[in-house]
Amino acid sequence: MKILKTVSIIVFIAAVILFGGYLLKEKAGQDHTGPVISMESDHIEVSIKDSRDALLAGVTASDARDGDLSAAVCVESVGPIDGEGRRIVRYVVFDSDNHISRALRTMSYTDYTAPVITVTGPLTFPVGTVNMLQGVSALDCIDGDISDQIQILYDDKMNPSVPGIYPARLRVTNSIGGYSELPVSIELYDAAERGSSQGNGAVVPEAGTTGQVVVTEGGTDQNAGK
Ligand SMILES: [Ca+2]
Repeated sequence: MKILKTVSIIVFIAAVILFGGYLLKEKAGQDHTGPVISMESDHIEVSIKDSRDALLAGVTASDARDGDLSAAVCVESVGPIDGEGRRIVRYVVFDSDNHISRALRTMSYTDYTAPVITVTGPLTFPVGTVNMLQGVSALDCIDGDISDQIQILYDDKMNPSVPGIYPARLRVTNSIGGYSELPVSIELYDAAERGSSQGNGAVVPEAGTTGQVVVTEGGTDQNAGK
């Protein structure tokens, strides 16, 4: 029994020593610094047709323990486009000790154009019309048809049940935050009045009186801050 106790104690002490040694070895081998991301330039230009990987051009990373980690760098996020047509790209890389390093730079497109709003007829409607975007469409170089994103922003108070001419802006925003605005006039008329004045009760707007047929090529630049 005494022998068994002694053996147990010896085994326990040996285990403690082994575990302590393992911890010391682990600690000595650890690298407490994260990788360092380097970039050839702090701004990059790409095409709207390029994949996300194009944003990694000229980006490298190295780590004191892991060495070259360039292949492990990822694009974490790309921010919205600003008034100068720039977006902020955020890069991230991990090392084998799970340290995270991040870096930022700006990007712009060589071939970006702001969305184009097209109005194909006068914006003249009888009072009570729900959809006043009939004949209005928007095309974007990145998203394609974004007609369903068009908003009407009225410059003054608008009462949909009161006939009148309302100055407004058509505004459309694409998926990266780029937008265009087109100033228009929206006319609401009393269908009964206009119908009787024409003698036949038909709802026929006087085409072209106040509606506008305008095709614009607004840019984020020219529209910024408006
Ligand atoms: Ca490291």
